[in-house]
Amino acid sequence: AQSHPWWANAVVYQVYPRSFQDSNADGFGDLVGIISRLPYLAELGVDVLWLSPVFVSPQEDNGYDIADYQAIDPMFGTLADMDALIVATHELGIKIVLDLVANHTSDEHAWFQASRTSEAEYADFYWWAPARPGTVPGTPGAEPNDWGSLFGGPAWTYDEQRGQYYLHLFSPKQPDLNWENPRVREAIFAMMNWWMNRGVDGFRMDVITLISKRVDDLGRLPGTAGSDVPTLQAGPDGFSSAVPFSADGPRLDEYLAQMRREVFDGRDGALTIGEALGVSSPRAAEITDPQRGELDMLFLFDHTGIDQGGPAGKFSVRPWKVSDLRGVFERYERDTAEHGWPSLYFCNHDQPRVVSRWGNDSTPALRVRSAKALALLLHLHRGTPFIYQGEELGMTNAGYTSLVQYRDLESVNLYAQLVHHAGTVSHEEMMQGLAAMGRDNARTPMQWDDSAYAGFTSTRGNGPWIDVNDNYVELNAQAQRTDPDSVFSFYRQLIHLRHSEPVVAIGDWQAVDTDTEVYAFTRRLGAQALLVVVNLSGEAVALPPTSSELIGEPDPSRILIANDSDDDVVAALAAGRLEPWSAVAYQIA
Ligand code: TEU
Repeated sequence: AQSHPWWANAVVYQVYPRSFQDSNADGFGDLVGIISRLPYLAELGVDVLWLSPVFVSPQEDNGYDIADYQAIDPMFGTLADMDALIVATHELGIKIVLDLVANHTSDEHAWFQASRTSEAEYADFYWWAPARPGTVPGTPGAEPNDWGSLFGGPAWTYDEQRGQYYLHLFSPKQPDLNWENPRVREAIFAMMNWWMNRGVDGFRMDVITLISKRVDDLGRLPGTAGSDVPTLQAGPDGFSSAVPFSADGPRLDEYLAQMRREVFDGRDGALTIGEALGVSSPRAAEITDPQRGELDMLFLFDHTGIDQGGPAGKFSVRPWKVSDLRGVFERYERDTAEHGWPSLYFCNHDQPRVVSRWGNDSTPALRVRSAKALALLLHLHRGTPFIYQGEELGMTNAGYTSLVQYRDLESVNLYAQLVHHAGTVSHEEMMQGLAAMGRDNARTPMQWDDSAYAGFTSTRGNGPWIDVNDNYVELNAQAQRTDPDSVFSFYRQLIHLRHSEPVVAIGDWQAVDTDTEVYAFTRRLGAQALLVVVNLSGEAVALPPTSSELIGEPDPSRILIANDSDDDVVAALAAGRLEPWSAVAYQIA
C-alpha cells in the first residue's frame, strides 16, 4: 500500500489565458481577467490552477514558443500582475502551477539568436546538422533527413546565418533545445527555481518526455557513413515522425532526477506534471514512482487516439468503442496500482471538447446528460482529475464552418499540407476533420454569461481573437451556477466527493463486465466499495451481469451520485436496464 501525498485527492483546473477573461477590451484574455474570475474557481472547489503559458512569446503557437521565460507577455499583463495572481490564488487556498515549455524555445529567444551565430556559450544549445551530402543547402530535399514536424512539413529548417539546419519537432519557430548540454539544463533549472522562489507551486511540463534525444541516430543521419536510421512511420504529409528519436530517450530518467534534486528537493507541497508524448503506461508508472524522484504524474495520450487515424492523420475520425476507452484506462490503472500515480483527463487546449467527441451535443438535454455521464466516469477513477476551462459547463466544439475562423497553426498548416501540397485529402474531408478534432475547438472564449461575446470581452473593443461559440446564449456559467441540475453543479458534487470520500480518491480500481460495451468498474478501500456503471450510448442497454449481481436489490440510499433522480435510477436498475447516457456510482459495501 502506498502513502498518499496531498494531490491524491486534489482536482486541477486548467486555464488557457488567452480565452479565459479579457480585462482591457483588446480581445485577448489576461492575468487581471483571471484574477477577477478566481471566486468562480473557488466556488467550483478546485485545488490547483494550471496556467497555460503567459511568457514573452511571438505567439506562433499561442505561447508554447517562449522568447523569455522570466517576463510576462504584455498581451497578458506584467510581472506585477503575475505576482498578484499568485497571492490571490493562495489567499483562496488554491495552488498555482505554471506551464514549463522546455523541450524547445522560440527562435526569437536570446539563446537561439546567439546559437545561430555560433557564439561560443550558446553554439550547442540546439540541434544543428549539415545538409544532406551532395545537395544544395536550403533547397527542398537537402534537409539532413526526412523527419517531419508534428505541425506539418520537415522537422529541419535551414539557417542562412549559421549555414546549417536546426531541428524542430514542432514549428520552425520552436527549435528543440539540446539537453545533452549541461549548460542548457543549468539554465532551465535556474529559471524554474526563480519561479518557485516567486511563489508558484510547481509546473506542468510541456512534452517533457521528448527532452532526451537518441543522439546516436542523429550521428548516423541518412547519407552519412554507417547510416541505419530506422525508417519511421510516415505521417499524413509524407514525412516520417521524429518522435521516436526523442520520446522517452536514454537520459530522460537522469534529467528528471537531476531536475528533482536541483529544483524541487526541500520544497514541500510542490507539484510536477509531465506531458508524456510517446511514453507507455508501464514506463509512466516508473517515472511517477516516488521512490525514483522524477515526476508526480504524467499525461498519457493513448486514449486520445482511439477515434483518430487515416489519410488526414489525427484529423481522420474513426469509429470508436467504449471497450477501447475502457481498455486504455484499465492499463493506466493497473500499471500504477502498486507504484506511480495516474492523471485523469479528457480535455485540454489540444483536444476537442469531450461532450462533442464522446458524448452527444445535438440537443441541450442530451448535451447536459452526456456531459454528466462523461464527468462521472472520469472523476470516479483513481488518479488526479484535470478539468479544462469550460468542461465544467459542458462547453462544446466550436462549430466553425469556414477555414478563416481557425487560428491554430497545426490546423492551418496541416490543411495547407494535406489539401494543397500533398492533395491527399479533400477540402470537405479536412473541414470535417478540423470541426471534429481541431485544437481551436477547445480555445473558443469561455462562456460566462449571455451578454455580447459571452462576457469574455467588452463591446468597447473589436471583439475576441477567435469566434465565440454561438451556443453561449443558452450555455454559460451564469445560467448554471444557481441551477442545481446543471453540469457545473454536477462537477461541484464530483469535486466534493473526491475531497470527502477516500474511496473515490485512492480506492483500488477494477474493471467489471469487460466483455460488454457498458463502462463499469469498482472502487474498494478497506470495508468500503463502490460500483460505477456508465452507459456511454444513446440506446438503453441491459445492466450487465456482474454489475447486476453487485447491486442486488437496488436501494436509493446507496446511490452516491447519478445523472438521474434516485427514483429513476432505482426503477431502471430494478428492471435490469441502463437508460441512454445514464451514469451512477453506487455503494455496494
Ligand atoms: O502538445 C504536445 C503534442 O504533441 C500534441 O498534443 C499537440 O497538441 C499536437 O496536437 C499533436 O498533433 C504540447 C502543447 O500542449 C501544445 O499546445 C503545443 O503546441 C506543443 O506541445 C508544442 O509546444
